[in-house]
Amino acid sequence: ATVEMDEKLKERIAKHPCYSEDAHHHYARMHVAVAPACNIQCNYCNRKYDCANESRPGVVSELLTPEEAAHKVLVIAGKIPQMTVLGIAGPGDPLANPEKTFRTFELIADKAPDIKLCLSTNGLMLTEYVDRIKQLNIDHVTITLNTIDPEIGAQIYSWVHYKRKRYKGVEGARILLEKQMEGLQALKEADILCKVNSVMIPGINDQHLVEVNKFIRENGAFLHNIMPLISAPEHGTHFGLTGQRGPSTKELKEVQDQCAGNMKMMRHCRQCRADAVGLLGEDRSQEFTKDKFLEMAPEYNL
Ligand code: CLF
Ligand code: SF4
Repeated sequence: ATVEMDEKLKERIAKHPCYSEDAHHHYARMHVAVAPACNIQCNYCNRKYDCANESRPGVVSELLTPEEAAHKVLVIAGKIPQMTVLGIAGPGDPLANPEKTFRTFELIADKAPDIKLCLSTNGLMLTEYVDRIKQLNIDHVTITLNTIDPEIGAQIYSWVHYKRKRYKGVEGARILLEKQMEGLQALKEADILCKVNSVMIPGINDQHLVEVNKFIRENGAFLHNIMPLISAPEHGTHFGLTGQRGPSTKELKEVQDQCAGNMKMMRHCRQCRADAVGLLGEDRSQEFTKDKFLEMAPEYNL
């Protein structure tokens, strides 16, 4: 039975460029930027740019309506045959924009059912939407989980907006962390593959990431992606302005190595934009800007 499970699991990730290192040479993903709002404030984020939980800070994506996004997906799926995955990862938090996010997924599930759906979130609203995610057959969800300790969380998040109230400091971080942990549990119960992204912030959570890794492994996460903090002063983030540095390549690798052996680590992440198109590391987003793709007819055949 175990072998059969493994085969099934392999099949589930075989065409996902982020979940399978092999797949990333052959299969492409696209993101559509339909989700502008966010419900928390990370100290590495400037809202003028894309969500830094799943992207390269300092990049501005062109915001689309769900209908425009669906048109774009069908155009691109017709032009790039290796296109297997549609992800929604910003520019804010997809689950802080549930109507736009789910409308987009519904349109694609209806018109292009063989495209895999993928979602990346800070996790605050995950438990509320996990049934909807399951119904839509979204098999890949990323939670950005930077810490499991609210004291550390207070240094990473300046506020959390939950159920019409804004919480700061340790109180806010505690709410977010509890919801992220519940979200991870809910994904496990729903049998949805979960990747965890952690942003490595030297002096704040670097020594603690091994513990995060242990926690997520014990709670059913499939893959751990430790990403370096990118913190340029000109991005105008809190960390950029306070001079918080990102890790060196060596420091990042050391932490990844400490976690490796415990569970699958992702090491081929390219910190994509919220409107990325193509193979990982091959950004074709500029071929499909709004003024261009709106002029193209969808060639996608069911
Ligand atoms: Fe996009 Fe993320 Fe889905 Fe991949 S990206 S929503 S899981 S389809 Fe991939 Fe890009 Fe790294 Fe993200 S390389 S930033 S891990
Ligand atoms: Fe920015 Fe993303 Fe954090 Fe929201 S979740 S504050 S968009 S990095």
